Amino acid sequence: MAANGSASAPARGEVLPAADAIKFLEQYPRGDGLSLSELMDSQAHGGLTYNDFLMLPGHIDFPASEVSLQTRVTRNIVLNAPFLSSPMDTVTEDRMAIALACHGGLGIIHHNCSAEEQAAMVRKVKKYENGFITDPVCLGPNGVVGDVLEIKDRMGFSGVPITDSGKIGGKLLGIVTGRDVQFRNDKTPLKDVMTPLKETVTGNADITLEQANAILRDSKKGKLPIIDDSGLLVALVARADLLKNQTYPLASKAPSSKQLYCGAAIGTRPGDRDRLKLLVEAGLDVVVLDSSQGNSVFQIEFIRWIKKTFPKLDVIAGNVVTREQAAQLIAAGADGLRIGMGSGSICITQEVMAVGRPQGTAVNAVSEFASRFGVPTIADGGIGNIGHIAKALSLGASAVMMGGMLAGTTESPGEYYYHEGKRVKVYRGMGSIEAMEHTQTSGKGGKSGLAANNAATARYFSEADTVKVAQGVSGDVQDKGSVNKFVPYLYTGLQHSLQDSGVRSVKDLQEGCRSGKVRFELRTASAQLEGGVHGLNSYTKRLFA
Ligand code: CPR
Repeated sequence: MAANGSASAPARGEVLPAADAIKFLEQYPRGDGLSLSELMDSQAHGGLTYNDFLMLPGHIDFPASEVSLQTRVTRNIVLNAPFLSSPMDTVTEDRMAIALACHGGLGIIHHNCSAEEQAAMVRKVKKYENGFITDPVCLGPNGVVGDVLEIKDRMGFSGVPITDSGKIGGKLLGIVTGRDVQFRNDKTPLKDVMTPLKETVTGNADITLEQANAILRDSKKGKLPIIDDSGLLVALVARADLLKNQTYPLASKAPSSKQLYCGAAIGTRPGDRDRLKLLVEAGLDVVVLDSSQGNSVFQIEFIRWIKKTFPKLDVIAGNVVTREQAAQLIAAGADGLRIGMGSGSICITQEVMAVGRPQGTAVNAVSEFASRFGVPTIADGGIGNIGHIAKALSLGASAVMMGGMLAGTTESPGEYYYHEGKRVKVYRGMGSIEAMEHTQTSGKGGKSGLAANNAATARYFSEADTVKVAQGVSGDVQDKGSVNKFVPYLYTGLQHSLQDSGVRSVKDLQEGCRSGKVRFELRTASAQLEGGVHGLNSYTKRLFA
């Protein structure tokens, strides 16, 4: 009998022995709450958002640390953590993509920059090796002692490789350390004070991190330049990083190359074909077709073109919120779907366009449909806490995409500044006037702010528009510290959430939801109030330690 079967229990009267409690439920099964389909199909309510329902607790007979969060995000890509970062110019550039992939997720690099800049970022992610600094600060032989002192002031170190071009990729000529510049006149050229190449300890390009660390330990040097067979500088290893070098057991890596997975977003205009070629050359694993309404002939044709031109490249299509939209993109060849219209924290699409769908209902409808064709889905927008992630997965999404949650971290683009006494970074919608105009105000905006490009516009406006109607806002979010702490907090919190629901993995959660074993409850407005902190005079909310 189904978990919510209707065999009626005998009339109440006699008090039964306590030992019979479990047997009683087996005999007269009537699951508390609602199955997923009952929750979603009810006509009594409109579309649901994450806050409108809760999961009921299950039975725990395993530790939270054993819960597996492994998930398939496209037909061919499996991640150890169901976290993607939004392709937004205040969320994902190479630094975010590297940090997130190290912790088991996947970064999608934004396209509000030139194709060359975006490809360079993809290349950095693909070439990243933990412990190797692949974009070290370098100087040229004609630099002066004052340059080194300025770097020390600004960045806190004074060991700088000297190359003929003054950049990574140039021929290594030597290295300057703190001692080389001590007691020297600021104007002295570095070629006169540097430790020349023949006295510099270097490592070869095929060196492992362990070997590099051993050389640093034995030579007692502070920095180890890594050079290729032609003597060109390819990376640097720093003694200061020796102790910090973490291992990342969950890192998202392509099984064949062992390189970190990297995604990038593009539009669906003719020029995006050339952009995609550059990205693929840089090693791209998955492309996200960035559109707020994915069900268009442009996207359908684009998917077909990609599948023909780059058959090995996975395509995440979208955005969609209905089965009908999804069907078109699945039929065209999508390997994954991105779900959400109007649910983003910076988004005013529903307000202005009157088009969209409450995210809980959208995720459930599209995921249920797409799963019939083996196409994974990504719940994009509206994730504000760990509970929302758990709920998105329970509704059938394979992973979530986060913008606001990851904005304001050390690894998001842009500088911190103070707003009303709080340390913040800019976070803005890609259809906001600011993103569209590429404005870069004091201390805000990443590298993206430097390049004129209308990628943001492409997502939200058509070329013929003379008036740009904004679909998002620009604001700021508080400093969240490093992804290196924040994402492990999300990961561990999610493990606890699944444990409370009585499931050992994302797969179990979704099977339990399908079979009716995992149960849900709608939340009234007062239930939502009750579920938040209430009745206190004041409190501080520290989320992790
Ligand atoms: P949050 O994670 O901040 O709630 O939402 C991020 C998502 O919002 C992005 O991944 C993208 O799908 C969507 N988004 C970004 N800019 C937007 C504008 Cl201007 N309008 C509507 N949605 C936007």
